[in-house]
Amino acid sequence: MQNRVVMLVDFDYFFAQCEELRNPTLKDKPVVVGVYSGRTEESGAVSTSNYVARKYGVKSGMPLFLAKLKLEGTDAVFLPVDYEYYEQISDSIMRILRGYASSFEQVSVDEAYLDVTEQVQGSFETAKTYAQRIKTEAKSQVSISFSVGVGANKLVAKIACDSQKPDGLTIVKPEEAPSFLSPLPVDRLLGVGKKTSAKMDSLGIKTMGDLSNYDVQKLIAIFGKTLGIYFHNAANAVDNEPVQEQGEAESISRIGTLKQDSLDLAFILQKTDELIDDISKELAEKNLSFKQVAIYMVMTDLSSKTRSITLEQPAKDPETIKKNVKDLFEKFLSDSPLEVRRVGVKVSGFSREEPQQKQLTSFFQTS
Ligand code: DGT
Ligand code: CA
Ligand code: CA
Repeated sequence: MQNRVVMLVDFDYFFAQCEELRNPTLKDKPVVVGVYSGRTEESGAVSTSNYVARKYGVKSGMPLFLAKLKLEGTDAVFLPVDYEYYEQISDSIMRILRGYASSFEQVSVDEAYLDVTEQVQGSFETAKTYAQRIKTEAKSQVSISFSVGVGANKLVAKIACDSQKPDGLTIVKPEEAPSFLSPLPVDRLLGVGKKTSAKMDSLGIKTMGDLSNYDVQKLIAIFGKTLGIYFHNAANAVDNEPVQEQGEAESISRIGTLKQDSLDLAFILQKTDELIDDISKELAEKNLSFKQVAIYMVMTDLSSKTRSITLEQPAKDPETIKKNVKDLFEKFLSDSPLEVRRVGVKVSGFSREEPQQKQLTSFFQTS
């Protein structure tokens, strides 16, 4: 069987780079993005920082007061986490990256695996040019830099990527993998935290090389079958996990509270229209059609109710949601003894096919 070529893309100093993107004057300054716990103005932790701030010793997870101390006397900028904004940027890069792979697996807001075996015909030479192309093309579209690791599996790709940041490109060919991993400390492996690495240390296992030479039966006796085998394989650069698209969301929904309790259809629809616009944006981003529309009500006595309808054809437009939500509410309100306090809208039954109508139009246009 031909070997696989797997890439891991990891966006550089992601939250802080997003902040630089919307405010380029930040670029030369230390930038710290923090999660503020809210107790005092100072309390909280560093989520991430740009590389200028890292030069002063700022690290993710560090208390903010400590980061302030380290950056004293500089023109450092401290900003609160704006997750929604980062997610939007992440989505737009992910959409571009997806197009370069046969299978694509987003693992976090700033990381994704790409199986590019077919695209590069299994060649790591070609993979290098291909990765460079992805880097420049994606960067020209979204202006976010990222690091790439390439290996014959996810494990090697990930560790390769971590070894050179920011803007890195690290290729580890299958035959180079054992010597690449061997000198690295065991805690570079996913699943080896403080406790496990201390345990390994007590066994004389410090590096991946030590781990790969350690008797697998002993590893199983100490860590259990699943972990023991995983550690043994990982240290030997063996990983058969496929690159797999994460399951689609089953539904998209939004809920909101009415300005006042009400039984008035028009008033309620004003609120649901806002929710539907939001839902439609997400549907469009994900290119999904839906077949079910549901409404959700919390009544003045805090009891909740739902009503739903299944469409004959999948649809993807906001008008279809609005029309069905209106019908559902009309029916529901006509015999509701209680006023409504909160309302929600949910669409589900997703597919990616183009709705019928569009195919017809394109048929007519080409003929
Ligand atoms: P990198 O990849 O080393 O250039 O830098 P980042 O900041 O992209 O680091 P990464 O990939 O580990 O994490 C991605 C994002 O996740 C990062 O921008 C902020 C968030 N994050 C990472 N570590 C922490 C943490 O310890 N606490 C909190 N609150 N957020 C974190
Ligand atoms: Ca990152
Ligand atoms: Ca990451």
